[in-house]
Amino acid sequence: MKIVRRVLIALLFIANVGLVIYAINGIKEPPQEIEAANVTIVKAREQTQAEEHPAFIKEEYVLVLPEGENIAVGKKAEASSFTDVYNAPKAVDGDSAGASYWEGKSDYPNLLTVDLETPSKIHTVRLTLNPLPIWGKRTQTITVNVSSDGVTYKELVATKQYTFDPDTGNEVQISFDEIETRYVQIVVTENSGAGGGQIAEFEVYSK
Ligand SMILES: [Ca+2]
Repeated sequence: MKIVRRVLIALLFIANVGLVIYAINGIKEPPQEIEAANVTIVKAREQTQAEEHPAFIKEEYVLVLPEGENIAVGKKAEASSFTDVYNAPKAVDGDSAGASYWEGKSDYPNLLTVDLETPSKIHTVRLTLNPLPIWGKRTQTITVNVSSDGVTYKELVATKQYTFDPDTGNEVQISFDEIETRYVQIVVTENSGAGGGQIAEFEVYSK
């Protein structure tokens, strides 16, 4: 019986060793070669310039000026108040850059008036601020008035809050049905970016 038991133990030992060797061989089995017929080569798209995901690309702002010409440039401008050197003529000197802007005192309403010298047919008022990003996004609440004699004004465009954003040129265009007038006035009653109204250029367009 002893012999039979030893033989059985020996057989079991051999079987176990065989299983272990089989397992090791299975683990160490080298990867099979992939046949060329089963391989699809995908060529990378050629990239010739820096690319960004469309979601992160800022849309380029394209300025479209109103029809006709700005007839306010170089005309006489007056303001109900101004701070430091930022007087009314700076709003009609044709320059939106640098420090060429009008700024009212914080004594709202701030009135800025341009005299077109002769009765003129107009259709759009364009208001600008310095377009540089340092002139951050702000709102200004503005009413547009007109007058034929510079004394009595009537409301042309009702009071509205406008957004000046350097991403969109820091400009606002206020269009209306064509009207003949000599004096054009804006009344500013709020500016989120300063104590008083600010306008780099007060433009009045005529076809
Ligand atoms: Ca100016």
